[in-house]
Amino acid sequence: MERVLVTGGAGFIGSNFVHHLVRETDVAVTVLDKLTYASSREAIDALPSDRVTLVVGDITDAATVDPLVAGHDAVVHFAAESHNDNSLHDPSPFVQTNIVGTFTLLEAVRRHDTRFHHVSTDEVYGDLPLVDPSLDDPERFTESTAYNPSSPYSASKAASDHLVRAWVRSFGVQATLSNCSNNYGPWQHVEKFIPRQVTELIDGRQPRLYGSGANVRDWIHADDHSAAVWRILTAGRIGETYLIGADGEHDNLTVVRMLLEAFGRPADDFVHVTDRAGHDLRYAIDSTKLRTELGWSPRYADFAEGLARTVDWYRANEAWWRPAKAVTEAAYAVKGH
Ligand code: NAD
Ligand code: TDX
Repeated sequence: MERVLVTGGAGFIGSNFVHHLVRETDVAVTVLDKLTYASSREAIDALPSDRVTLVVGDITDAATVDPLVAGHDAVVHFAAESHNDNSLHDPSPFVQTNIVGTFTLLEAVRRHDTRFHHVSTDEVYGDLPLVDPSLDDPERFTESTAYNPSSPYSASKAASDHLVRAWVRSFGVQATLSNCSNNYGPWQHVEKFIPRQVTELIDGRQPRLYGSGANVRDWIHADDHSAAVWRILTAGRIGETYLIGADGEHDNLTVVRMLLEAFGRPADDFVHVTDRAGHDLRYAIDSTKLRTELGWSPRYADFAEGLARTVDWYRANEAWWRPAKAVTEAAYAVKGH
């Protein structure tokens, strides 16, 4: 594999993956990214130009996609509309990018017989019931969990997964899929939970908790997600799905309290805001298949340490997130969040 096309490579996780490729491999990378509000060109700007080329374009545009796919050995597909709250406000770009965009890429890889890896989310499985955290073996998602998405975002990702599986079975497309849990780390947009609360605290404001804060997410550092995707691309079995997770389950209130402590603020110094419609209760990943079959394991096994490094990163990179902050909070205020 010499040339890899990364869609959405200017986004939070896609840019992390591009850094991973530059650091850990010899491949030449082309990023195809529309540079939406969620992108960060700065995240890949400093990478060597003989290793990384940025093409600004839309994955729903076959005239852009087809010749690019023809010139690469593999496509790793991160590009998406990624925020649940936005999908509840206006689902249209989610259907276009996540479904039509994936379809457009699949038709191109089918035509050119190109290896394809589809990056997806654990949200396609819907949610799990809240459980007592002291339970020994609570239910978790596995590769055979039934699809049951809740939001327009997760439904659009589920649809894209189904397209990939059908193109494998019906047309022999050489594809793998991965479904990962909630990522955190540098370069995540301030609309998302952890960066939003960290930047609120930097601004001396209060974290904003949806509902009671009992909802559980299974956190993984974006570096660990990137390493897993590369492992699946190079060693995974065609047609297979691999779940990616780092055993990082925490309820949202606990994460807010960890952040309050990091800023030396009282444990109850937060506000409850309007809950998300259809808010999924709990996500939890069983990543046994990825660990045993492909030998992957997370480097950031300690969430508290990864979170502390992420807080430091946002403190040091205010110039990057500041322009998006006011507009994001203004949009949240309209929705009552
Ligand atoms: P992000 O919103 O930070 O980045 C998405 C990128 O895709 C942006 O750079 C954007 O400009 C680009 N993009 C959007 N529409 C496009 C289009 N039509 N054509 C070309 N580029 C387009 O998203 P993220 O959080 O980095 O997520 C990346 C992928 O990982 C998504 O597929 C998402 O579903 C999946 N995922 C995310 C998480 C998470 O916790 N963030 C967890 C599991 C899976
Ligand atoms: O201000 C907030 N307060 C709050 O309590 C925000 C923005 C969120 N929340 C809650 C909602 C969720 O329970 O925090 C949790 C995490 O919220 P998000 O960061 O919006 O993530 P989530 O909806 O869980 O989805 C994320 O993980 C799976 C990504 O955005 C998706 O792209 C990915 O597929």
